[in-house]
Amino acid sequence: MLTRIDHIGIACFDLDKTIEFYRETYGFEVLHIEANEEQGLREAMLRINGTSDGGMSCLQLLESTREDSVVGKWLAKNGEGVHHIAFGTADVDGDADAIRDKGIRVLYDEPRIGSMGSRITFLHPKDCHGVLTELVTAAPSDRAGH
Ligand code: CMX
Ligand code: CO
Repeated sequence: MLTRIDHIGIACFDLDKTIEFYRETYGFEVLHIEANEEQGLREAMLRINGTSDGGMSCLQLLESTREDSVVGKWLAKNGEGVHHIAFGTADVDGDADAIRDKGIRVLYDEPRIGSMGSRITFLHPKDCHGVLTELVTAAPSDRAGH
């Protein structure tokens, strides 16, 4: 069951400058920065809601590290902006299967590794009224305690 908004993904040209904007403007704190080679991106998670029960809400800032990456191609076409929304669930596998059974395209056969060891999958935006939708299950020991 999808229970919350885990994060909003925002594509940007310059990760460091964009982090600085969110820090300066709103005071959002950087929780984590990492590169994801498979996705061809560098990303920062900014914590908005600081609960420590695994129910945190974040902004995920995404910078492309390869022109042909998903985010690189999206930025070339659209410029900076909101790229996807991610719903949190305790069971990404079960939810992805249930949603697939409704005829909605799930992009990965099995969830992949996302930021901070989470497991993620995506629903095709054309099957979700134009919204690229991510499902995410946080790593067990992860968000609690940070
Ligand atoms: N939101 C809404 N619509 C989108 C979109 C987005 N982020 N990305 C593409 N689309 C739309 C395009 O506008 C296009 O529509 P039209 O045909 O009407 O023009 C259509 O989908 C196809 O777009 P495309 O530019 O040809 O892009 P691709 O088909 O190559 O890729 C998708 C689209 C969804 C398969 C790809 O974005 C994908 O695999 N996403 C999942 C992985 C991902 O997003 N990784 C980065 C984030 C990682 C993370 O969150 O950790
Ligand atoms: Co995301």
